[in-house]
Amino acid sequence: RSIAYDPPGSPPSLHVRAAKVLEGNWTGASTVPSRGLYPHQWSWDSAFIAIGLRHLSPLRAQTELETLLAAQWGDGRVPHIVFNPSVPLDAYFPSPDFWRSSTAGRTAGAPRTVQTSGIVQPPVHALAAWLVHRADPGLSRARGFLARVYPRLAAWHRYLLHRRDLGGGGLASVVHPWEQGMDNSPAWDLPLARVTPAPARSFRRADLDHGAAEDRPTDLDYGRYVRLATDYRDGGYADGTGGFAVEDPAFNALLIASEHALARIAAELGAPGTARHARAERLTEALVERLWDPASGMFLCRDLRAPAPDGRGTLIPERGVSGLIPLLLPGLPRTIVSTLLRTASGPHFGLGTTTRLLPSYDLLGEAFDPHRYWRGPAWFNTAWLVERGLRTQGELQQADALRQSVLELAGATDFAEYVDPYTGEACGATGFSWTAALALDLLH
Ligand code: 9YW
Repeated sequence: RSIAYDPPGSPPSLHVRAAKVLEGNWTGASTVPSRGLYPHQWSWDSAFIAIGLRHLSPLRAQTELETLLAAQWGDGRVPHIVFNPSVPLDAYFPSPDFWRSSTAGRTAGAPRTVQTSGIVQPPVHALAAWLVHRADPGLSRARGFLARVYPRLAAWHRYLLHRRDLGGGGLASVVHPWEQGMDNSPAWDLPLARVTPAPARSFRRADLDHGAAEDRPTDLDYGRYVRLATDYRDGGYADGTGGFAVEDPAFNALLIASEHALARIAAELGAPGTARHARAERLTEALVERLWDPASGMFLCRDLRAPAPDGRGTLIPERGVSGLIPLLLPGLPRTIVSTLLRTASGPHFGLGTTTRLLPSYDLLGEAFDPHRYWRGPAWFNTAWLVERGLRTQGELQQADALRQSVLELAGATDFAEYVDPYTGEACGATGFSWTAALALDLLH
């Protein structure tokens, strides 16, 4: 469907342009999300990038995931950033000297030779590994790709399902807004309000050197991010006691989708995957039990630190795109699927109606802002996940329409980091890796 080379004189195809972005952001062993703004390796970015890269070079896609997993900690966590030692410390905040992984993370088994952050990001990796394998099974088998990544992916899921089951209901919790990947989502406003911000003069934001302040989180947000990360670090990255603990629907849906992928990987390696499929089904039930909100017609986040008489925390009354991502799950009850579809195309998200691309947050929400990062703008990774979800649920027409919007906007914005959901205007960085990678994936 896409051509790799264009006849002379014609404008380069979307395929060629996306490939160029990924080539330019490749560092030799992994891909940076964006040359200026994010000059290291990010965890869930790498999973999305590998999903696109597999169409250009299955070897590079395998390497992308292997490089990330090589930085895994002894307790199984996969860090959200793996730092590139040749990048100056002041190019990104928080830098390695803030996280101090090799010293503060010693008890948790942080690697000695590579510097990383100490928090995690959504577990898209097993899903990515399976899709990368399928792009070239011969190369994958010849290199022993799945045999090498399987134990690491299994340990990663074990960490999330045991150390991170802070609510005791089977789901994994995030302990920092950066972990869920939607940094300043209005869903975090309530749980973050209980966190005393670190003083603004105690750190310097490098992101403002690259992005417009009105498109980024505020200084007050950053003060709270820094406080939470500092406390986590100073406690040796031990889990369970921090001031922020949230069960998020997208994070857990991705864990479940990845658990299904891990079952397929196990079967490919000759072991039965049935126990993992069964676990994924149990997790799907837990997701519905703990995070489904019939009144909102979607999944919400559960704030475990909110005072509640039964000790189960409370659901956060904000509609974010995260609550639609469980559409990915094949085992979701049919009534929930049809409600989610109605919510997605209704006035809160405008899918296929009022918006050009699915917003990150409720169009009718009080905090909605079409330009500020995760408080309204549309992102390409969440659109890709919802597209996949629509296909999983057999909603092929809607999936095709969403795919078309992703391709159009990725091309028109030069692969923007995020866009205004109504106008499609580019926000944040351009030449953004996961936008290019996921557009590439949808071209195939
Ligand atoms: C930051 C790299 C990361 C993404 C996150 C996004 C942003 C880092 O960039 O966080 O400095 O704010 O929110 O999802 O992985 O692309």
